[in-house]
Order: sequence, then structure tokens, then C-alpha cells
Amino acid sequence: MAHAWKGYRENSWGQDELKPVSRVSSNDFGMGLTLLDSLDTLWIMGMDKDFDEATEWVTQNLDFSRVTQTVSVFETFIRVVGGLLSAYELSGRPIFLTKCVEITDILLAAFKSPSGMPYSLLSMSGRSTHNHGWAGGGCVVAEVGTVQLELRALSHFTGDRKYADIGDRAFFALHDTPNKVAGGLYPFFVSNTNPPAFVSNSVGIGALADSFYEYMLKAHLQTRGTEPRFKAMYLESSAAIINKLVRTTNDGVTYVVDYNGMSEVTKMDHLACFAGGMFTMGAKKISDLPDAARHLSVGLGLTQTCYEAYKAQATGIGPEVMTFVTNPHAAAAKKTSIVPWNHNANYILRPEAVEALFYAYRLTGDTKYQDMGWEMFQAMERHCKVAAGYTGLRDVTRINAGYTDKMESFFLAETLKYLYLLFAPTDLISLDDFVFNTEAHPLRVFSPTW
Ligand code: DMJ
Repeated sequence: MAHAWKGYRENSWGQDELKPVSRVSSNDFGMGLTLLDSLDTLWIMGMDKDFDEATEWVTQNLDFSRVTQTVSVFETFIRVVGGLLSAYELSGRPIFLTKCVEITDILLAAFKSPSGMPYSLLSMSGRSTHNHGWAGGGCVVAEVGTVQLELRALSHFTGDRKYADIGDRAFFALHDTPNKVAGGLYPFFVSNTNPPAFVSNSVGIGALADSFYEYMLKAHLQTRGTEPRFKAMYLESSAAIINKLVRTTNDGVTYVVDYNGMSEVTKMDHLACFAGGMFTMGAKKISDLPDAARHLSVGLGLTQTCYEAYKAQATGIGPEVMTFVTNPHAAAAKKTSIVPWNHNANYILRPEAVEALFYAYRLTGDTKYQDMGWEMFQAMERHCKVAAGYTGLRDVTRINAGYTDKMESFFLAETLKYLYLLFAPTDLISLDDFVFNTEAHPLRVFSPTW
């Protein structure tokens, strides 16, 4: 973290993200994205001077009224709102709550739609909204269902329940949209009409849907299990995922597939590794979960698979999308190989595999997950570290195959934080007291008074 932060501080201070090879910055958000996404990591790691310096930048320079970009509402929620909430939660400094309210009140314009589901994109200057053309004109399920932890925490901090209500309305509108697959699987795109309708048939738990399932469980845990609606959704959807999308090979490799509306697609996104953590946590935290042993074996099985996906590549780092090839010859050992799917062999510093290890270690106490994390971290040190920070890789199956030249803000917010916490005392951000938003920003659990 010290190395990544130094690179950002020296080359991109106050900008969104650093390109650590060319040492220039990108500014898709115009809000000092890496700085805001990193605040709580600095705090947790005891980098106090850096935290103070970043706080000063927020106080003096963070001015949302000057931002002119058109931003992703979802990304701004999970990184900017989430980052500010955690910084406030951990440090108690009021400036973070003030800024959090400012940006959230701007983002709420995106929820002014017939269904109450947020549009994907918001112009920060004109406040106009629209959806991605590639989503059939509709909203993306993951984007609709991944703002609720943040909005509910903000209601808790401000005492104003409008935030929670707006997020919950969108979440349950999604739940009430007819024609889910197998009862609990949500097609990727949904029209922003009243009533809403799904505008695709494809389902999966990687890109486009992932964190919606994660938030069913985490919203339940955030308010100490006081709201049965979230739990009911998680029970329905987690069972549907296990019954319809989870596969285990003869040699014991557990993975998830997508379904494209007509047939199964044997591909698993790196993003879907988050489900290792989700199933493990559901099994351990929901005391009356039906078939909890199966949920635990799926959670730990997916965690193991994501580790194996790293180990199987020449760089020791897992690909963006993987597939599973089992040797069909009876004479040969029926060993499953994990290889990139359809040339998606890049790695963009994503956290989900180490995130799953963090949950597995914290919830089982088995130190083998620390060993796995150490191996993966060493591979990142060998292949992703450059003079000004860390970069993604173009092809994890070959050594020296080139850099993406991007240090994603989630590398500092998530990947490094989960790695650090994997080796820290378990009472540092205890899973009894905190839930992590999907960008790894910890939020304290609470009993709602609104
Ligand atoms: C992060 O922004 C979050 O983890 C999100 O849920 C998914 N994509 C990236 C990391 O891969």
C-alpha cells in the first residue's frame, strides 16, 4: 500500500486514477477517485500521516459542483459514497459525512424514474440521466441492487430515512419484477418503466449481476438481521444459484456457469469469485439457513477454485474469465484444467479471489487460506509491481506479456485491504461488527431507529 500510495501521491494527486507505467492520470469521474477509495485503507493500515493529508485534500479541494463528467451512478456509490462513509465511520471526522451527503443528494437525481430504479449514468453538470445503450435501454441488475448498504448507512448517520427508502424501493421493485429464472435468478437487464420488465434472458453471478446477490445477504447482516425481506431474497436466490448454476467436476473442482437464455455457458468471471465469500458468510452467519453445509461447501469450493485459477497460470495470477476443461480420456487422470475463457487472459488487479480467502480465513480460522493469499500476493509483487505503483497484466498465461498500464482504484480499496486483513488480528474490522460494501469499505452494523 505504501508503494501504491506513493506512486499515486507523486504522479496523480487529486486525480482519479494513475497509469503507473506512463505516469499520467485518467479522470473519468473528476473526483479524486483513488484518494476517496483509499481513505479507509490508509486508516486501517495505520498510515496516519497519509490519511491526514488526504483528509486535507477532501476539505480543501473536493468540490462536486465543479465536476462536469457523466458518471456511473453505481460506481460513484460504491467507491465515492462508500469510501466517504467508511472514512467517517472509522475516523469520526465530520467533513466526510458532509461530503457524503453532498454527493448522495446529487446522485439521487438518478432515481427519478418511473420504476424508482436508478438510471446508470448521470451528467454531473446538467443532472440529465440515461442508461447504457448496450443494456437494451434498461438498467443493469447489479447497478440497481448495489447502493442499498450505502444509502441505509447514510440514513443511520443523518437520521433521515429518505436515503434508505429510495434504495429499498429500487431493490424491492427488482424483486417484484415478474419472470425471474428458477424463482431467484435475475436476468441482467430490466426496463426502467412502471411496471418494470426484464429485457434479457441471460443470468449469471459474474458481471452485471454479482453484487446484487451480495447485497441481499449484507443488507440482512447490516441491520443485525432485523429485516426479513432481505433474508428471504437471499434464501431464494442463493438456493437458485446452487441448484441451477453451480457445477462440480469429477475431480472436485467447484465453479459457476452462466446461462444465456437458451443454453449453459461454461465460463466463470473473476468477478464471480466474490461468491466464495458470500456463500461462506451466509452459511456461517444465518443461523437457520436451510442446507447450510452445502452452502459452506460451495463457498469454500469456489474459494479453492479461484486460488487454483491463479496457481494454474504461468504468472501465478488468475485470468479475467476462466473456463474448465476436463481431460476426456479414460486412461488419463480426469484432471480439470483452469484456463482463460475465449482469450480473456488479462488481470486488472481485481480483488475477488483474495476477498474470498479473507472470508474463508476469518470464518473458518484455517491458516491455509493465509498461505494461499501470500502466494497470490507474491505473484502480484513479481509481475504487477512497477516503479510508480502496480499495473494490470495483458496476459496472465505468459511472463512479460505486457501491462494494461492502469492502477484501478479498487486495487487500493479492496485487493490490498483484503490481503492486509487476511494477516491482521481478527478483531481488526471484525465480521461481527462490520459489513463490507462491495468495494471493501467497512460499515458498522446497527439497529435501525428509522
Ligand atoms: C469493484 O469496483 C467492486 O468489487 C465491484 O463489486 C466489482 N468490480 C470491482 C472489482 O473487480
